[in-house]
Amino acid sequence: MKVGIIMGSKSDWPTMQHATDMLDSFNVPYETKVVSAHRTPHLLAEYAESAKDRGIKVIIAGAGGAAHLPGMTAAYTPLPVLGVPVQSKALSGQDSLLSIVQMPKGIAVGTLAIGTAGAANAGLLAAQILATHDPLLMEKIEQFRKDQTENILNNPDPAK
Ligand code: RP5
Repeated sequence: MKVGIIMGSKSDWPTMQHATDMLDSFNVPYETKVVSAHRTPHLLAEYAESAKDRGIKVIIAGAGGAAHLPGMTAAYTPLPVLGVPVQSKALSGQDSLLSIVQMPKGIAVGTLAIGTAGAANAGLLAAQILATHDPLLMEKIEQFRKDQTENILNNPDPAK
């Protein structure tokens, strides 16, 4: 597996599924697992500490509310960690975003947008990171961007 996708709860899956959809579209192998910073702290440490030796290259971590999962994961591994703020009910994901983005200097988390766009872009960014060492994957990403651009240019009428 090249990408590890973890999330704080099963309730995050409808959001985080957008990351797996994106990775599927590029045929990038990944694993998915519920790992909670608060409810399963020992599992989090074990998962993050073993990820590099298990061949994982990038970790995507999604969580909502007091979203400590991406930051704590980054504290336990030197691998790049991409954080997805899941849209919370109480504060619409503002809490998740601020919990993930304000990391202290020295431990980095790449924070994506709140919700499904952020999850999809986390998958895309993970693929782009892997593509720096995978020319075939880089070609697929360039094609994806070309198709996306052409699709817009070929359908300029907003009413159709
Ligand atoms: C976080 O709390 C999870 O990432 C989830 O977004 C949020 C709510 O979890 P549940 O109460 O739905 O399990 O840990």
